[in-house]
Amino acid sequence: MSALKNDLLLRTLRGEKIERTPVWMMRQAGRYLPEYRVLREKYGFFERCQTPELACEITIQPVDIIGVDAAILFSDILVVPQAMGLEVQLIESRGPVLPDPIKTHRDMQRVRVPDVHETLGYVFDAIKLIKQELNGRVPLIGFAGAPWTILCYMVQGKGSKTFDEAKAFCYTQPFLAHQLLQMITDTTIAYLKQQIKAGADTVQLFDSWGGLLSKDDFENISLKYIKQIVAAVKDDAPVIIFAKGAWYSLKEMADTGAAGLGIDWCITPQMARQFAGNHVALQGNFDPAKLLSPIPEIKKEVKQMLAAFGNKNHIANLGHGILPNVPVDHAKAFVDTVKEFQHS
Ligand code: 1CP
Repeated sequence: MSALKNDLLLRTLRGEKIERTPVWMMRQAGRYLPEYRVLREKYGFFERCQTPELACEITIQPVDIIGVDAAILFSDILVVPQAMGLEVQLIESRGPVLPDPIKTHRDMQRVRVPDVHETLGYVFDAIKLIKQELNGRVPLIGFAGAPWTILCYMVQGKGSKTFDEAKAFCYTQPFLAHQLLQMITDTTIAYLKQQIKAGADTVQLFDSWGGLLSKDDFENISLKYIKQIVAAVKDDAPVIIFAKGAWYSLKEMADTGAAGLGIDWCITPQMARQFAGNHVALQGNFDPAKLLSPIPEIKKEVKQMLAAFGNKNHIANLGHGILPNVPVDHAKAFVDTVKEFQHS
């Protein structure tokens, strides 16, 4: 494996001072790219995930087209519940659907902690191929959903604004909920360790629905398990935690030993730094909808964001995934502005 030619992201995660801020975008491999839509017409979602050549091509598209400083594996957080024994469908207009969600003790009997080689081997094959094709151009980010966010889908059975059924499951059947969270945690640890073994340079935990919980609930239902994952994985590769909306626990997240913390646009860089302390990289936090503004406006706001974070311990990113209706030249303007910016 060749050495990395661009290791800005990894050096930032180690706390080193670098020449310029690294940049990538959450959900950068996806629907806003015409090159992705061509493959989407031809192959089903999980076919794209499970075919290493397709996953590889989609992963590398934003590196070639947008010029980001890192690639993120093309896959989905819902391959984990699938590997644990649940059926997951991706319905193009509706998003993910799990037709037989977990509601009772009986349903739990369908859930297992799988052998990740048997169930998710295609992901490790894709990572090996991507590393070969990237040939050291940029680092590769592996990922998984945080246990709470995975539980949300396993229990609710579909996307939701509130995940009220998932919450009710935790509040009314806490014993079952914690049993399920622990099974997801054990699977995720084995999964991420193998992603790193296959070549992932760093891994991100997506807790997209962390911020739906109160601080106490976040720490008991989500962070408790994130902590176990970070402890098990961080000596193999740096870990980034992105718990959207859970700004109130940034300090506790920094205390896990994570190398980076994702933040959304609802907290200022200054406040996030105050909460998180100085020993962790912050990642974010451009409002994804602002990529729909005129390009000069995007450039202005990106510069403001970079100045606010300062020239150390920052990874430029969006505060959540890129929207499918963002014009490609707007995404490129975001990335180019970061790459051209000189800190005064
Ligand atoms: O074919 C398509 O375009 C379907 C859309 C799509 C895509 C492109 C889905 C369905 N998943 C993906 C890929 C994906 N998902 C990646 C690829 C790498 C990248 O470019 O970043 C990643 C990292 C994810 C992670 C993911 N999936 C999250 C966490 C991040 C986030 O955005 O909050 C979540 C919550 C999911 C579930 C999911 N999968 C797909 C959709 C539409 C959703 C969200 C459903 C909902 O609204 O609840």
